[in-house]
Amino acid sequence: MNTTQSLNRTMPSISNQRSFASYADEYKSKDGLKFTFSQDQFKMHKLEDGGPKLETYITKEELKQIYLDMFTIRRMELLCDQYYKNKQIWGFCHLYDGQEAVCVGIEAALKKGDHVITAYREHGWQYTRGDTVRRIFAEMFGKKTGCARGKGGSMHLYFPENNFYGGNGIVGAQVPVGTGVALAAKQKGDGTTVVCAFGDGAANQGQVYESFNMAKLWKLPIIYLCENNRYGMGTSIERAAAVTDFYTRGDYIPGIAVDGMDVLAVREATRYCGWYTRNIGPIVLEALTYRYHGHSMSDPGVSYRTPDEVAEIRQQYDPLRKARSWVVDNDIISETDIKKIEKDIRKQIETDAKDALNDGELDEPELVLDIYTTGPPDFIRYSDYNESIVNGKTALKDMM
Ligand SMILES: Cc1ncc(C[n+]2csc(CCOP(=O)(O)OP(=O)(O)O)c2C)c(N)n1
Ligand SMILES: [Mg+2]
Repeated sequence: MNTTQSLNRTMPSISNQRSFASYADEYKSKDGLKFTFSQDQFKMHKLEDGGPKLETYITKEELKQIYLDMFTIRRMELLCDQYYKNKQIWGFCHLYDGQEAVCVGIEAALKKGDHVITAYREHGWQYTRGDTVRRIFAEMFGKKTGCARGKGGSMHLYFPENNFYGGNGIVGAQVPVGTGVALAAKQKGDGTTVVCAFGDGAANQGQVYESFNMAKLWKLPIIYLCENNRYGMGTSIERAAAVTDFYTRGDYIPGIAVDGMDVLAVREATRYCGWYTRNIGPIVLEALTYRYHGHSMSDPGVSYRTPDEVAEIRQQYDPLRKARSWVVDNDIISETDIKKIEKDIRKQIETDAKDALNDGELDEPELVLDIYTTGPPDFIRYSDYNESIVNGKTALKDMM
């Protein structure tokens, strides 16, 4: 192999020529309702063209769907809380209520074939990526009908059918992986982009900045989404980060901070970021949001923030309340009908969860599969070493 060939094999191609459509082309006003944003709902870092538009159009049908998706995620999370407290969901479990406008707004702007990867607070993403409520509960209950056949649980939801790569428990670890997904998209030249989400708590990790560097060098199509819910476990952003404007933390990578409690602002910011990443390179999108629950189900979430703080956010900024009022005030659904639809969704979610609870579990021999390969591992260490199993069948003690 000559030097050029070997370089071509090891270096990603960045000569992918795509047509340079402008964001104005991407953003097409269409029939529907017009919504405007205030300037303080977006902050920009190194974006000379001014970033997203301060207006957007949406059809009544789209707006209705957006609200109902957010409502579904909220109810799913609240029911999850009950099942957890009832000890029918075990292990780590991180709820997404409060943050619904982020995943729903982003999905509303993504295109078919785009990719998403996130951390462990991912129930909402699994739903917006296309999995069903029943399968999501099945995974949380440890049933074989779940996306990881019950082996992953709440933190490890995936939906490869629609390019959703989880569901990652190691804080920040998904950032280089998402960068790799973007590298693959670039090399394939398929025009897709990647949303790589991480929390404010991950935003000071070295691997995030190594990823930023590679993404910028290779002009990768990736939106680095910082879901800033103000806390990493019990630590506020002010205590953890020297600079809390996470949208500026890409330094040489442009950034946008968006009001993450406004689903339409999130959608418009993502539309801009989608255009930017497909045509220019990486961008950082910080969504200013809030989680209503504690960090996980073992955290009541009251020792590092006051109940008043949570109540104030709920009252003034709740993303569902805002979207619901748009739906009702614009006569898309009447107050009476929306109550009925909400009741039906609530019931359906309860039924889905109950059905999932009755789904079967994997048989015991299957539990040790899918660790590194689909075959049995060469060696399974038991707590009593001599009982360990070799090649899936023989106990070590019988070989001695
Ligand atoms: C490498 C690593 N360090 C520490 C932890 C423990 N841990 C789990 S979640 C978390 C906080 C992360 O906060 P943030 O990124 O803001 O996400 P959020 O939970 O707010 O969605 C920590 C420190 C971990 N899982 N992985
Ligand atoms: Mg956080």
